[in-house]
Amino acid sequence: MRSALWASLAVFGLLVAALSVFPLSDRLGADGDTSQAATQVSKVTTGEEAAAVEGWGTPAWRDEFNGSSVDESRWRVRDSETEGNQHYDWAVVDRDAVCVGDGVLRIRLEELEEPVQDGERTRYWSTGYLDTQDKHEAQYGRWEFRAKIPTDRGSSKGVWPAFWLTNETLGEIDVMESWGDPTEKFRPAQFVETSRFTVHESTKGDRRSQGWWYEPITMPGEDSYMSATDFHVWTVEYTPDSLKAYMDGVLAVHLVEDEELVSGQKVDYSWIWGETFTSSPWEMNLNLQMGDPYWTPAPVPSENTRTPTDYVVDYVRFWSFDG
Ligand SMILES: [Ca+2]
Repeated sequence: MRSALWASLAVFGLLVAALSVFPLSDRLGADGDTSQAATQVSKVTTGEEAAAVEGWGTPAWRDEFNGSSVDESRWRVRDSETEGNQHYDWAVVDRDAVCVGDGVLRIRLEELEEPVQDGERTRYWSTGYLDTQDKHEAQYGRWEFRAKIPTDRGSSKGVWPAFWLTNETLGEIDVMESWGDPTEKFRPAQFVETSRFTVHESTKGDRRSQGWWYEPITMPGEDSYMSATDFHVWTVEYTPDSLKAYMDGVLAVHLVEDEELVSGQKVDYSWIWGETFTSSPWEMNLNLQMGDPYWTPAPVPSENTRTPTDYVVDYVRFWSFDG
């Protein structure tokens, strides 16, 4: 995720170009019903009524979050005591920041009563992080989730929700990440209330190194479009032949090997089907971070961030790729 920040800055012009090619013409109502828009513009359907997606059948793995607690047969719930904190996060990872009820999963970012000193870093917040390590992984398939992301303008400084796929060979597919209000030092305000789809890999075998090879592509979005009060659906379909990303059932990105279909320019994307991306399967990550070292100084509670702030996930579904 960290590279996406720099990558997005570096190629902002390209992102704008991509936006112009794929405007999100079908705006959705506040009720978050995606079925109508999906039918109009794509064969891909989403929503509770869509148990089967054309060509993909029914989900092989899913969590609708209908229970009263996190299903730990599906998810590993991280905690600072066992998995530590994120290197690039100003929050402490707390398993109690994650809960299930009323049909949704909530990851809560909240001001700590007392800041925690963690090495040289002072962490003012607590937050949640789930992944599917040792519980679900797949090389190819269709991943989809529906969520409300809390990155409203004016109340979300440093807020950074994400749903992303990682593998053991340092590949990363960011199905959705979004950044809240910028700090003084980082990030143009245009990024607020949008979300981003990114794929990237490291060329130095170290996630923290600066040697990233990436291709960031923006999802459709405009000012005032994203808001914490609306559900949206994000989907990625990764197969041996293509990589597609959808938002609210609308195809936003379609990459194939040796060809780039978003901006109309031919770009070599063969690395997305190279060793890094295909030699180990993908697990899911679902988390809500608070800034990172690039957003220095740390977003201070009450400065410009609602607390508590909830990242609300209605479902996560996975469809197998059967060739
Ligand atoms: Ca649900």
